[in-house]
Order: sequence, then C-alpha cells, then structure tokens
Amino acid sequence: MSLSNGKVHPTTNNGDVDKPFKIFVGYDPREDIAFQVCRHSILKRSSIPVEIRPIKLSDLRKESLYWRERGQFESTEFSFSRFLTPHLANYEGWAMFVDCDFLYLADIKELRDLIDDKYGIMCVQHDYTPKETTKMDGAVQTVYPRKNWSSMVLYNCGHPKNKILTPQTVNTQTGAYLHRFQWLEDDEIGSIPFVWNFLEGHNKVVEADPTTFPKAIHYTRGGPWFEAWKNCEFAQLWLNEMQEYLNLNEAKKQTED
Ligand SMILES: [Mn+2]
Repeated sequence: MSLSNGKVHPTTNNGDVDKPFKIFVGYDPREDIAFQVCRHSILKRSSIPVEIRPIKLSDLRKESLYWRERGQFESTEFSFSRFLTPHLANYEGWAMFVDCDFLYLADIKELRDLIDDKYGIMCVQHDYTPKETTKMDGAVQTVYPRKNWSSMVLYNCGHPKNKILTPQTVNTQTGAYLHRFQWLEDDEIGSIPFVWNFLEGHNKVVEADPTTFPKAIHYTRGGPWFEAWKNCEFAQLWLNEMQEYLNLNEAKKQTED
C-alpha cells in the first residue's frame, strides 16, 4: 500500500481485511450517551464492516476478567480494563480501543489503512501537559508521560509481545506500566497523525492547513453531555450528532411498534 510519505511498505498488512474491523469502546455508565454517539459517528461514516463492542466493567467482572479495585486516580471505569483489548480479540489480528468521549468525523477505513504489522501498537503520540487538574465532573486528573496515548490505540493483537496483556497483568500491573506501554520498546510503538485523537482544548485547527482538520475529536476534559462542558469547543458538532442519533433511534422504535 502507499503510505503518506509516498513509500511503498512491502510488509504492511492491514490485518485480515475480509473480517470486520474490531473496535472496543470504553464504557462508563455515567456517559452512556457519549458511547452511543461515538458508535453512531463511526458507523455512519464507515465504508468497511466494523464490529463495535463496549468494554463494560460489570460484564468483565462477571466473566472474572477484571477484579482489581478502583483506585482514586481512575477517572473512568475503563482506566485499566482497556488493556484487555488484545485478550478480548483472542490475540488475533488488529483491534482498536477508543474512549467513549470521541466523535468521529471521518471514515474509519482511513485509520485502518495506516496499520503496519511491524508495530505492536499504534497511537497518536501526544506531547503535552494538561492545564486542568480536574476533569469532567470533578474527578482528579493525574499528569504522567505519554498522557492520553492510551485513549485511542490500534493493537496488533497477534504480536508476540502483546501476549503479556493477560487478565492477570491487566489486573495487577501499575498505571505507569500499562499507560506508558512499558511492555514494548519505543520503536514498537507506531505513530498516527494527531487528527485521529484531536484533543479538544489543546490541539488547534489551522484554517489554511487541512492536515490539522480533526478526523476524531476527543473531548478529553469532558464533553457537552456534561453540564459544565456544554459550551466547549466543537460542542455543537457533538450535539448535532446526538440529535441525529436520537431521531434515528426514535424512528427505529416506531417501525418496531
Ligand atoms: Mn477520554
């Protein structure tokens, strides 16, 4: 395939393109509508088959895949359970994890086409320190290197190194080990353009430069589904998408009746 730098990379293999692209979305009961709108925004723009599954803590606990107690610095229910993605994908092919506070504006096929089998994972490699010390509804925000890298990750689930991400590891390892991908060497972490994890309140659109136009907005400080963030940047885009989702859902219900 042709990469953005124009070189042809012979070892590139975008997983098994005949199978639906697996997407795991971090689910938090306080943000159900964020999950619904995120899913809707992916599905409506996707030109490839996708399989979207929420990562729900209550289900994982029932299945004995997750047993660690919630720590005071975990701002969502999927702070650690996200690292079960390779396990949930049976350590096969590629799968994506994404937080629920994303709004997709582009075809997910464009993202899948960036996949390169030489990497263990691929993500947007942000370099920033957030200004806020609290996020969303007041949950404490911690500052650490590689902040926000784990919020959207393409996992090469069949990569031998990712076999270490067993439920045992995910339930016992430190936040630093997991969120900084310490089971991988730096050159095993591929880079994705920042527009696929465009941080609201941090990343900026440059009108003259289309490479800065977001393909996925990440409402990392809290999105318009929270009262405190209903006027954040790109709020109207999300609210429009929510309205569309609700209308569709209503129409679906009526045809079922
Ligand atoms: Mn987030």
